[in-house]
Amino acid sequence: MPKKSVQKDVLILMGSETDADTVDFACAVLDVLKITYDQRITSAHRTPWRLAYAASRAKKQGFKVILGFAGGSAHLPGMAASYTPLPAFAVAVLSKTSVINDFCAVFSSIGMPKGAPLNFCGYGQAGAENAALMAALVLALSDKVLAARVDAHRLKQARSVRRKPRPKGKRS
Ligand code: RP5
Repeated sequence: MPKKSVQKDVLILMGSETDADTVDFACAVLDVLKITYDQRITSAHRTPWRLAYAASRAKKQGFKVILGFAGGSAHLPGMAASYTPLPAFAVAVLSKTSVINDFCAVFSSIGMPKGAPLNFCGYGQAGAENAALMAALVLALSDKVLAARVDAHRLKQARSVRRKPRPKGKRS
């Protein structure tokens, strides 16, 4: 008998395995908040059919939010948003080698034409972590236990902010 797959809340789509280090920052936040997710490599230009298949079936499979990660002239998040009725969030993956690529990645996600909303969460580590938090906020609207975990996470974050800087040489 085929094994029934466990339903997960967040579908993470990335354009390449080289995006995985950035995606990991989002996963770390999702793990802390005990949010379930699945990750797939669905390149918009090398495997567009895979992207179309994953994004268009996501809702039926029980996902509630899509996070799209890509670098370069990143079509993945916008295409994912176009294929799904789910809320979709974009993160631009920085290339480490080309500033032009990084600008392309950012601008390709912030200028979505009207009709298929795409929420741009930023780039790199901060973008990835904020995308995970954004997913948490969406899910928390219908999950009081998760909402309490998100509040606790924010409180912990607030408490970690020092009131004054440490002396020079002792700062991290
Ligand atoms: C995009 O092109 C990916 O999202 C990645 O950020 C970028 C480079 O991909 P690789 O050439 O490293 O596979 O599709």
